Amino acid sequence: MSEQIGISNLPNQRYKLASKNGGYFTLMVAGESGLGKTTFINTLFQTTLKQSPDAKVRHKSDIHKTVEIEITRAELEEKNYTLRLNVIDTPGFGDNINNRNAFQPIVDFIDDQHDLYMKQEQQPERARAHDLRVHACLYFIRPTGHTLKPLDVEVMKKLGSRCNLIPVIAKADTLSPNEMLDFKNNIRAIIEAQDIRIYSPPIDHEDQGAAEHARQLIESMPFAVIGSEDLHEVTPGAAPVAGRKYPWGIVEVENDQHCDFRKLRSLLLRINMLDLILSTEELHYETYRSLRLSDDVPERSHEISRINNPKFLEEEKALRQAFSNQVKVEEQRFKQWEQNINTERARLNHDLSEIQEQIKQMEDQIKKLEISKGIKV
Ligand SMILES: Nc1nc2c(ncn2[C@@H]2O[C@H](COP(=O)(O)OP(=O)(O)O)[C@@H](O)[C@H]2O)c(=O)[nH]1
Ligand SMILES: [Mg+2]
Repeated sequence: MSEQIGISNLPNQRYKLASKNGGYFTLMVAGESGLGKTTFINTLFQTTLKQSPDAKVRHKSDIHKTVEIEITRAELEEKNYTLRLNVIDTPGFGDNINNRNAFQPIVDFIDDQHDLYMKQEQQPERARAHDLRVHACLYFIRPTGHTLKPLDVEVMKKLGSRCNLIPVIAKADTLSPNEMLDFKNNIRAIIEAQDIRIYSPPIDHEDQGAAEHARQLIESMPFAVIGSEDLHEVTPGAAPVAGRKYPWGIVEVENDQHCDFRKLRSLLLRINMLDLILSTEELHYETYRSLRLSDDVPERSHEISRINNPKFLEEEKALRQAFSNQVKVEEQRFKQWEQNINTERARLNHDLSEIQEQIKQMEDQIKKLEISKGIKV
């Protein structure tokens, strides 16, 4: 059965129209350190490329401890259709005694991508330069054979409410088939009890075959995976296959009897890729958007400058008016007072000149009297 990247064959007009120039698919891996996340990504590329000979891929593949969020980009070309695959490898957590916020950068990364996309959407006419919204997040669970840890529950809750969360059991080759069965049941029970939202392939009731395939995928969750970059010859003469070698034999990555790698790859890159993209857009991005829009965004400071505050300007104008009115009244009073003084002075002057006139007359009379009495002064 061919497992090509099948997005160019997908019939959905809506997606084809939305991505005339090719599509984006962003896959994230998360989980504790040392669970094989980086190995899984490399295995996925390797096996995908082998079966997709015309694919163009650019990616780094050195094995090293992942210390920061790493984005690997690959371009897969099929029938003139380009799929831009972004793989987000994240640093594992669980190394430290204090794990409280070790996963926060991963959660923030998902939110940031929604936020960036939202900002780009608010600017029409502008080409979408950046879209790293996570379409699927594989959460790696340590193969303890027991159950989920409280940290797993906490992180999975946060991831599941933000993107399509696909839980996977790491290093499936370390558990026996019976242990695996029990482990899966325990995990499913906790996911349900804790109300963790995980991705569930939609069941198409009009297509029997597709519906059956979707049911099988749902029943296989959480997918048990094996990663390996080593190739081994299993069937003499046939091409070597990816697997892990043990003294008792080889565990094959692409063998359905050994693990769920093929089911997961088919879900991610073939059958459910479109649904993962659309549900990210219609469910997770929309949820983020409406949360942001209804959010009590911290109120912008209301300390508007006094200079530009119309209310203040009005008050100031009224104050000026009152002041100048007051000045006018005072001026009026002063003028009146000045006038009164002038009138008074005129009256006094008038009185004074009358008195001086009287004095002069009296002096004249005295002179006349002295002359008439013959008294010399
Ligand atoms: N047994 C087993 N070992 C694996 C598997 N995948 C990876 N490993 C090994 O686990 C170690 C850590 O792998 P790595 O991919 O760096 O883990 P990461 O920290 O999650 O990225 C390496 O030695 C791998 O060879 C697997 O499926 N089974
Ligand atoms: Mg790593």
